[in-house]
Amino acid sequence: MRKKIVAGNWKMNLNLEDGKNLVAGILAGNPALTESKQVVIAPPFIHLLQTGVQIENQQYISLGAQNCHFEASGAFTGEVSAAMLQSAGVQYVIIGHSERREYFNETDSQLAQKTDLALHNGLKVIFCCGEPLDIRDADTQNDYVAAQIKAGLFHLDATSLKDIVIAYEPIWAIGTGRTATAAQAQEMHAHIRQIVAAQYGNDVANDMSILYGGSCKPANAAELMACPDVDGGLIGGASLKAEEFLGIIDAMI
Ligand code: 3PY
Repeated sequence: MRKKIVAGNWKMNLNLEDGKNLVAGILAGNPALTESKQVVIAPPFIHLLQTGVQIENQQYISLGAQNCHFEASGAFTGEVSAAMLQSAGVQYVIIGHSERREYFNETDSQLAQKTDLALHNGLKVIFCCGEPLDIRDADTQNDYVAAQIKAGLFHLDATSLKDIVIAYEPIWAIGTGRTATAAQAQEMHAHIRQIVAAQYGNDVANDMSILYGGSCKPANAAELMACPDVDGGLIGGASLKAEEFLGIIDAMI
């Protein structure tokens, strides 16, 4: 069954106290969640245990991490492994966010390795893809995104795909205040679903949640989420304020 998901990606924001207050504010809003309408909160690593305690009785709110390393363990100072995340109660990990690809030079093969380790450790993956502005301007975004998905995911078998969520985040809409129109989002999401269907069949593709990310806020969330192939959002800035995050959850039909 395809789920709707609103995932908050806090990025490198909020100290522990602020994070605690934010989660308390989200819980106080008592969002109407169900098996098919869920929330993921992805704070920085150092918040994970605290946030995990705060949401431990919430059936439909999961804990997410923003990254994991591509090796299982070893001499990688400052890094965090998929197994460590799993042992800390994490259920989802975001892999391949454009900020990781761009600022940390993460390659397609590293992202494929991270995905394998995450799945091997029982984590679900929010796999990010999306094109930069020059690719959009050249109208080659469909091929660009298809290549990212093939390189990151197509070594997996069909059963593993049930633990994959894809997040489409056009880079030109991240932190810029520019948002893809609902029509642009729908077109790309349908394209992504079709790529997955061509490789794994319609059932796998129809069950997959495909989230939109990139300056999604309460004011534009309802229109985006009303698109048939948009199954929720990966939310940056607007996940840092309880009322905005709750507004986006409300907009998710
Ligand atoms: C954004 O909304 O800006 C994001 O990058 C979410 O991951």
